[in-house]
Amino acid sequence: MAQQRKQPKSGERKGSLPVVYVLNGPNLNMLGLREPTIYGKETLADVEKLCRAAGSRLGLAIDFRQSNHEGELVDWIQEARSKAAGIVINAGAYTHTSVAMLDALNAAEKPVVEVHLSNIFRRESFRHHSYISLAAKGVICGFGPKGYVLALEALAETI
Ligand code: CA2
Repeated sequence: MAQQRKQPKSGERKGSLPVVYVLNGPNLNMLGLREPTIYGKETLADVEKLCRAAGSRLGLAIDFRQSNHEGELVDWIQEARSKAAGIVINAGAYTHTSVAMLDALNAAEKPVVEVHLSNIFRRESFRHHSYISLAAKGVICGFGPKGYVLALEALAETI
């Protein structure tokens, strides 16, 4: 039997393209400005540019956001339930603490890919546990900004 391709609902599309929310958590606005040895020299604006280029190539509309506030991130994840076809998320330090974000991601019922710039498993042990992973289809870490592109490629195949 021919495989049926799932079409995103209209609220999950911008024009004719499926929308992917790319959400960034606390302190990621500091990228490229501090700690280049851990996080590299590229800024969050550079990461956004990479995501937009990948989105154009993959046929995805990218909605790229950053917040330092857990509640705002939870609001955006809730919004993604009706407006996005998938979520790429680097929750920053909330990765290791936020049950609220995990609950929101589970409730969103969308494919989620978790991204980290650094290899969290080569760092302090408190970074080895992620609440976000419990809601994620997959996790990419340690490849710097390229991890966002890999996440979008993985999502494009799922959506
Ligand atoms: O590796 C990642 O992407 C992290 O999500 C980054 C978070 C960290 O808490 C996670 O354990 C791993 C921290 C983001 C802070 O980024 C900064 C960038 C430049 C200067 C200061 C902070």
